[in-house]
Amino acid sequence: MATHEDQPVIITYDWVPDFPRGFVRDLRVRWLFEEMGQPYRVETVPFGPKSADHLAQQPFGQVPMVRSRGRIWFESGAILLSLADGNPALLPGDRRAEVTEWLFAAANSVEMFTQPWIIAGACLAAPHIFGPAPTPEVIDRMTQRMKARLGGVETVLTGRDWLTGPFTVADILMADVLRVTADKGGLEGFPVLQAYVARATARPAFQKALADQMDHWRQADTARAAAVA
Ligand SMILES: N[C@@H](CCC(=O)N[C@@H](CS)C(=O)NCC(=O)O)C(=O)O
Repeated sequence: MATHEDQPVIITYDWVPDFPRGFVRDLRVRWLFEEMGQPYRVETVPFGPKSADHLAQQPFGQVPMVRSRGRIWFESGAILLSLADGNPALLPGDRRAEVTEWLFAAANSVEMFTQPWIIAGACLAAPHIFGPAPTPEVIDRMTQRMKARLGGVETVLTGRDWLTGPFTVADILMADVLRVTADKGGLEGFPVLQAYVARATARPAFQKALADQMDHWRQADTARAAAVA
């Protein structure tokens, strides 16, 4: 009989400041497990300083990690692909190649351009935290490159709800990448992508995952407050 101990474990930070809450990438895995109806547990690693144990398990000292099937997984795209394996809805056997392509596209062709643009915006808004911002010319180039990638996805999604037909694990990753971009105003001029993000984030599984992540940070605040009291 499956026990609590058999459940997969999402490993995320023990606390983060306000600004990334709701966007920490453990949300992708929470969303996957909610879509699968898979119960899971959550454990934490220190937000800072990064522990030696954490760095031994995730070479970049990042989250999420997942303990499942006798090993620790890192890289959210790899986690989604591996843990959706065997789920006929999220990773349909006859669409495995396309779903894999779109998982890599989300991480390697889209997020690779959206993330630096988001960081540049953070540097502009708060250089005392994120460091000096790139010049306006560099930001303009970054914006143009990002828009070229977004345009490619906009074209593919025109006239369809999801990337490969039915909703799959690739949509979890792509929608999460686009969701944070939308939050920073990066999807202006891309109505199809805006509608896609709205459709994906209206799913009950996403809503549950988001609520649970936010609850995790609230509990972290409470634990911190108790520790200094
Ligand atoms: N490519 C990694 C990126 C993970 C990542 O950027 N995680 C963030 C939290 S959302 C993090 O740990 N940032 C802290 C750091 O990079 O030191 C993945 O998709 O898992």
